[in-house]
Amino acid sequence: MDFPPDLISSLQKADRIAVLTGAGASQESGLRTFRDSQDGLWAKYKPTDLASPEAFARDPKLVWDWYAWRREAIKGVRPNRGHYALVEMESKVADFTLITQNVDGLHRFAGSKKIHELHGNINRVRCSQCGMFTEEWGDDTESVPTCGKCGGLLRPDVVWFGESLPRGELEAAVLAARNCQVFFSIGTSGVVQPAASLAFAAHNKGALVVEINAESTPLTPKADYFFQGKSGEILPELVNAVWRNKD
Ligand code: BV8
Ligand code: ZN
Repeated sequence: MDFPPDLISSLQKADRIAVLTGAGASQESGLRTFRDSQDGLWAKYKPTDLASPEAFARDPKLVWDWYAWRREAIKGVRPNRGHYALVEMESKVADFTLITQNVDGLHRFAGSKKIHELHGNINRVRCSQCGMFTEEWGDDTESVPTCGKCGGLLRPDVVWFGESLPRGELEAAVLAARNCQVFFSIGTSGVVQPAASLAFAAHNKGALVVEINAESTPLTPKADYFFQGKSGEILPELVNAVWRNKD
């Protein structure tokens, strides 16, 4: 793939880069994206109907089982070439910040260091009452496990629709978006707020916006560069073109 020379030179000169990833960045690892239709047991549910406090209050077992199923699915997948390309980019850029909407933990698994998980992490479990985190919750599949401290129902440590994002993570992400020279938006449909506003914040502060996505999104008209395709293919080629032959 050929990249515009002015993009290559801007990236070589940049020392402050921020990257936002969405479910598309994990798609080539074999994880379905948030808007993909679900299959099998979960085909009749829309993720946005299950990822909410109301759904958990209405049927905690259904929601707990959906996350247990997703945790199992994640156990079987590995980071893809796009995740590793971002690890390499981080090693070449003085001030690099990775902001992800994904809850699958694949960026950390690949070796990324400075990560802000805006929507939490599915592998972390906390008590819905007292907030205590727990690593162990037994394997009773008949009922939702309860907290050893207060008896409250356990829940995944992810941000549901209608819940606010972890303040520290969001503040750090906004700061990175406002201060970067280049902002990448990778594998996200740009629908979910407030994550989707970060690219516009970067653009409004004069950053170069580079979008890599399988389809155009509400951001595309504002992006300085839009590469349509798979992040697992485009990112390694871009990192190669910009940094591989430059130390
Ligand atoms: C908040 C964790 C307020 C859970 C997630 C009306 C009513 C209620 C709320 C709202 C409303 N209108 C707006 C809102 C706000 C709401 C929102 O944005 N709703 C949307 C649906 C309109 N946001 C919230 O509720 C947020 N909280 O606003 O709080 C508040 C304020 C103060 C006080 C109290 C409350 C919380 C949002 C977080 C929700 N949790 N995840 C879980 O995972 O189970 S969001 C979920 O969607 C995932 O994290 C996912 O990452 C995220 C976004 O989706 P994408 O990542 O973009 O994935 P998607 O499938 O959409 O797109 C993938 C893209 O990749 C596609 O474009 C595809 O073409 C592309 N692609 C595919 N393969 C590849 C590829 N690209 C490249 N390469 C490939 N190989
Ligand atoms: Zn508790």
